Amino acid sequence: MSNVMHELSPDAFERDGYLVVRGLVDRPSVDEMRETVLRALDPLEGPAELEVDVGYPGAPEGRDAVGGSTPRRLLHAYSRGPVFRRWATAPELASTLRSLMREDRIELSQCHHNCVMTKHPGFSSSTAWHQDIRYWSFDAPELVSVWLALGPEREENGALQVIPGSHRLDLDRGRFDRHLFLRPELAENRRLIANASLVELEAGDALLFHCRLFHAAGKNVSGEAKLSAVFTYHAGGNRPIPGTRSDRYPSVAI
Ligand SMILES: O=C(O)CCC(=O)C(=O)O
Repeated sequence: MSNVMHELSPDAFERDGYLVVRGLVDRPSVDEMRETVLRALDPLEGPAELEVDVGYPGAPEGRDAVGGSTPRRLLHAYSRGPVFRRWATAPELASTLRSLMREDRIELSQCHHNCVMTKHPGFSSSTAWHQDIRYWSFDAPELVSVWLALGPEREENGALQVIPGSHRLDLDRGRFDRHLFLRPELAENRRLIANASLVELEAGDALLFHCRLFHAAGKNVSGEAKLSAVFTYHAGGNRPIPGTRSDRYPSVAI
């Protein structure tokens, strides 16, 4: 696995399905976000998703088991304080997204991601290879997520891995399990996964990635929680399908 630094260009994004923007957010804003998150973790301020709710490999057995109350995501990050709102709708971010998505009107979805991932040592689970679009319902599978590191992200604390260019693949249904994760027992999937690239980030760096890009992450085996704020954007003309989970809350024009 390599750790690749990307050029900030729409062509590179189109080719690879992701890019890394170093130092997208300044240190004081990162610190403010961290403080907001740490306050919301103890005592836990909902809405939140727990590791047991997700039930991925490595998650505690149940709510009564040791680590059973470990949060995995603080939901509704956009509504968790002005620092998140400011950053998620910042003109510089909007302009980067307009350029990468080659669209004039960009909106933030309040229905997808819109969370702070809180990967805790000891009780965090790993996430198998998947595309985020699997559970999202829009006119077109063209959304971009911005994953902002609020601290260092490395293999040992469960940094994301991505498969460059995989957003352009059209795989048969048989390549996926019932939860739409890639089936690791298939040789053709193993060959694909062998191209994975680890995305190491520092606090304030962001990974921008296409909703069809295959990605995965390991457990956090370090001594400290890994915190990452994640927001998802779509073009103004790409509407959520009425009545679906993607249409539950209105998007926010940025
Ligand atoms: O941090 C992780 O385990 C991966 C999270 C992820 O890929 C997702 O929520 O789509």
